[in-house]
Amino acid sequence: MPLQQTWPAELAARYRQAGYWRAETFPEFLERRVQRSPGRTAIVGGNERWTYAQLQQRANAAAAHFIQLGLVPGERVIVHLGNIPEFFQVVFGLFRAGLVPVYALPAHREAEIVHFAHKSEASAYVIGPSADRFDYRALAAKVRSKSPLLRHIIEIDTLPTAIDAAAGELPRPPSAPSDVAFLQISGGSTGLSKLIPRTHDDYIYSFRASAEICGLNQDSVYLAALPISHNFPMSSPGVFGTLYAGGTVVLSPSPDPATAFALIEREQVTITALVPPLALLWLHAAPTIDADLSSLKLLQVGGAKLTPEIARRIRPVLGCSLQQVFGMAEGLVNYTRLDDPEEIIVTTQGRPISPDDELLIVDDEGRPVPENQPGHLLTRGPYTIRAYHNEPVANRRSFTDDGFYRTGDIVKRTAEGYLVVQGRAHDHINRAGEKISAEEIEDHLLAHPDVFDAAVVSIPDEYLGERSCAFIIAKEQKPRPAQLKAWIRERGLAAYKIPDQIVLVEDFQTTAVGKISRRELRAALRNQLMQQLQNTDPGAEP
Ligand code: AMP
Ligand code: DBH
Repeated sequence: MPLQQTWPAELAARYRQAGYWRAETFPEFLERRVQRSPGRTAIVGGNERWTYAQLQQRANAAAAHFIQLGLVPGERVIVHLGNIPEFFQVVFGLFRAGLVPVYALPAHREAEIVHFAHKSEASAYVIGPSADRFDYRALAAKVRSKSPLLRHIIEIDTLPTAIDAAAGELPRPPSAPSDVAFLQISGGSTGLSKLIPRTHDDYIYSFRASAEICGLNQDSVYLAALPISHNFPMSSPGVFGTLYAGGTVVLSPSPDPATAFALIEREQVTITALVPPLALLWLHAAPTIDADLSSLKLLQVGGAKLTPEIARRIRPVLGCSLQQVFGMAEGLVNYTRLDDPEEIIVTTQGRPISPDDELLIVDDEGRPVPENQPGHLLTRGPYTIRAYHNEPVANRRSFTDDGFYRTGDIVKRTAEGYLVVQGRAHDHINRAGEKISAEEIEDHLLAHPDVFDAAVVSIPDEYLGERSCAFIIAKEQKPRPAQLKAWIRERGLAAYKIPDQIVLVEDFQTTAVGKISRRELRAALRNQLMQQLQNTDPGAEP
């Protein structure tokens, strides 16, 4: 199946003419950085420090290895790695060989990986080191048994670090700038995660422009505290934006303050990115941890809504500027600007990257709403996809006839053109920036022999922003909450998808209303629980 991601010809021509798309591919971008500053440090992680030249050498060795295995340009390869330097060896190696990475998150497990293998028709699966606490090999064996097209499991430890002289020269990089460079993962607001095809042209534009907005240059040092396979730390401006600017990427194995603060001091980190609950954790920890954070100039916060109260504490406590980032793997990214007034920075989620990002904010009937009124956000532009990969049904729902992506977000736009996120139109749970589809979890719960019906809803949570709660109607036998949680884990789902709370109910008390939609049902259940929580003594067990 050809990988396609197409803008109408006249729009594509406009994006090229405006200088957004510069006909550059990932291998060319790396080659230019190596030409310019081969000896500067590109990647720091674990015990490794790689210069740009060493990164390219390793990527070429990986590319040669992939070609030797018989993988051919255009084939898809699932990449399942944490924040380790080899991530870059693998993805730049895949780009060099014209192969298409599919980015899995470290938390993903059998159910998600099998789904990606199936949807992308992947030929290979690259897994983390054998020394990792998590047993990638056992997972890969299960995935392979369920994925007939998957020909190769590639263990990261087995990749060569230099090209074997006998192997001869690498062929020329086969990709064109308008080709799909990789498949990114959507948060999955309805059902399972979808695959997002991003081209060299559009993605490089998004992180090049992001790097400019964030003032990155050769001296910038970016700390990747979030998992780099996620779109935010990957590209807003993230690790790729930093490499594009010729700076240094420092990989943190964990976002916990003790680990991250030590790296900030040691590597003189200038910029990093967090989701709101982690920003809160850092604020709490800063006074108790002895580390010099004075090199840190900018903390980006995004992925979920940051409250103004927490936003206001960042500069006084951490001594750096805040930037709010509201983005999505499908494309559109908004930033508050470095020179914006403090009030805009703390109360809005920014404005788009590009003058050619087209935004519509509309009511339920599709009519534009006035300024400062909430409405559905639709968008199209030079780095927002026109379709998901291999999803004909979802595409009809998610895109308008004239190519606008329905983000599913409810936003307001201020007179200055800044967006303020109000919430979601659909039922998904944004748990500390990790998106969970209610429908996906309900389907797994319904498969349990003791479950008659299930509804999964989001509940406001002081720390996580939102947590998940599953309402269950049992058959004769009442399952214990712990059994249902174990069930979700055993079904091979990522741990963040396990419901935080399980409430057994006799019925959904919806008969009076007659037939109601799942959405209305979830809203009614959420309201009931919220009322109960308000009425109970805060000290009591729920
Ligand atoms: P994903 O589908 O995983 O790429 O997640 C994108 C979604 O995350 C957006 O459509 C928003 O719902 C949410 N999101 C991202 N950044 C923010 C933010 N700064 N404030 C509120 N919601 C956000
Ligand atoms: O949540 C996201 O997906 C997100 C947040 C900020 C994103 O994809 C991005 C910036 O690029």
